Amino acid sequence: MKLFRTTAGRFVEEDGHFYRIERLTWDALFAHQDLEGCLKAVIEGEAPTTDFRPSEVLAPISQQEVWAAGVTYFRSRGARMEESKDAGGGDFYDRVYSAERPELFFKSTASRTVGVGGKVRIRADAHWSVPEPELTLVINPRGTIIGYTIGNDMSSRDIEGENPLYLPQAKVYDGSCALGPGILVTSNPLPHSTEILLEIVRGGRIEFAGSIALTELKRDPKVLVEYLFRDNSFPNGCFLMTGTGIVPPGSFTLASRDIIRITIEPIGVLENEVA
Ligand code: DO4
Ligand code: MG
Repeated sequence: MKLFRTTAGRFVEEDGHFYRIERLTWDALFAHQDLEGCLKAVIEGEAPTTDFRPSEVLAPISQQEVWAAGVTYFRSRGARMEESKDAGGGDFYDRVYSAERPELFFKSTASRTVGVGGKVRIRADAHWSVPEPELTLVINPRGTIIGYTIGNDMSSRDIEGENPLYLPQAKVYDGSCALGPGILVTSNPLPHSTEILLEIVRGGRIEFAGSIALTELKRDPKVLVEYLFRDNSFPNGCFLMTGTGIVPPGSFTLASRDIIRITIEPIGVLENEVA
């Protein structure tokens, strides 16, 4: 089952049929004691609708915060060590990769987040910007993973590499986060064989493409959530990006009008243009 937030309201999709969700707000759906059961009841109790329009899909976020995990793939560890070696920060990334406590950082709010088809941004004061395609956990206020979406953790690598203490500026700015298209609602973990694909299209041609499987994710999603919820409450639930395992070569930086396409097969395709 997939859940969508659109300009025309909320919809659940199963087997290609869409059903309108009338009574519950987006935040109430996140907080529901039994979201899967509630959506099944909608599917069984309502007639399918033709009102759903893909062009009206919004980012699947309302009052939720977006957090992110870092250095959860070996590739990210290596790239970060390289970018920060002149700043003497390389060792931190190596240490956090193998430490028991993960790196978790605040990433975004609804106002800084775009949905499918929205425009992500690169900072005007950054010279080296990349997308980070990340499996994103959807979590209810009780700390249970209720589903999955696709996230793009847009990052300014030159700012982050200059000094690890600049991380919030490299990561949090207007248009720095994309989520969507909808939420795959399931209480089952995704198979380890699940692939994340990234394509960056420039002038109609693929400028960069890469992929990674969840087998390469070093941390158990449930353990990431357990750390996030330690002494920290999320009354409306939250999102947790699980880190990137795809890093374009050091010579690559995003440009205005690039198209970033991220595919995670059971969830869908998140495509955004760079403003
Ligand atoms: O440690 C800096 C950020 C790491 C990150 O965003 C990632 O590994 O995906
Ligand atoms: Mg990231």
